[in-house]
Amino acid sequence: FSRLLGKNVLITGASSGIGEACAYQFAAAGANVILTARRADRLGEVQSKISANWPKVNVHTATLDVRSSAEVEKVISSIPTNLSAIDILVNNAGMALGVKPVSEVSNEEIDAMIDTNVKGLLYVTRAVLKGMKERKSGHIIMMGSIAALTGYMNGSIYCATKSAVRAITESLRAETIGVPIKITEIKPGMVETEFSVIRYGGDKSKADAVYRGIEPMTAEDVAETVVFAASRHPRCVVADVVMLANGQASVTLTHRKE
Ligand code: 8X3
Repeated sequence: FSRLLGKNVLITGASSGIGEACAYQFAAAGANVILTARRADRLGEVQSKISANWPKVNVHTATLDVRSSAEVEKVISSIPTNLSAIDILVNNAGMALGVKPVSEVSNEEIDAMIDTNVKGLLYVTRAVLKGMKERKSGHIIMMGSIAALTGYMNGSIYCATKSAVRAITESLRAETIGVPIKITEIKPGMVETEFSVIRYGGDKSKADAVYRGIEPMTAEDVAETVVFAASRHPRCVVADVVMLANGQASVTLTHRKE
């Protein structure tokens, strides 16, 4: 993917899961990576791994909770000048918290998901878009979910946030056609990362049950698609991708080997 050589790629939520896998794959393709996440220690480990494996790649890390618009503005404006012209933004930071019916969902869960997955994504997008518009180029890749395609039991808030990502993606695509900035949305289904452990509040056995009898996708599988989308010819936009585990037809229809 020589088209990625020397490009500046900003990835949010880069300390684990899909974001971390994207960081390695972009670095392997020769792109410079700007990585943000809440956990400084984990981010440092990702940075060390990249420096050890791909020493020519520039890596800049910053601790960031995308829920704070002030923090987002500060982090984006503090990117070193050699990396500050962001070519590709991977809006990856996000999570599900709790698996509950609407009647029982807590304020904390509502706020965490909406503030991170929707508001945080908007703050980062807004901060990066300004420069992309000035430079008249850029590519924004949204980590959506098949949860945008249908609501499901005990998933109301998460589904709402991913539906919002889908809506933001479509509006943004319309707003940026003349620039032209590329907009991609990737909607994975079942991927095994820390996602389910966090969703179930650390309950590993409940998280494991999500993947019972089926081989889920890996973070690397999704990162491969992100990198593929990011490395197409300038005339070509991979606009919308649904990814499913083999054995999964939708959020609610899964074939499990007993
Ligand atoms: C996660 C996929 O099916 O748990 O984005 O909503 S699902």
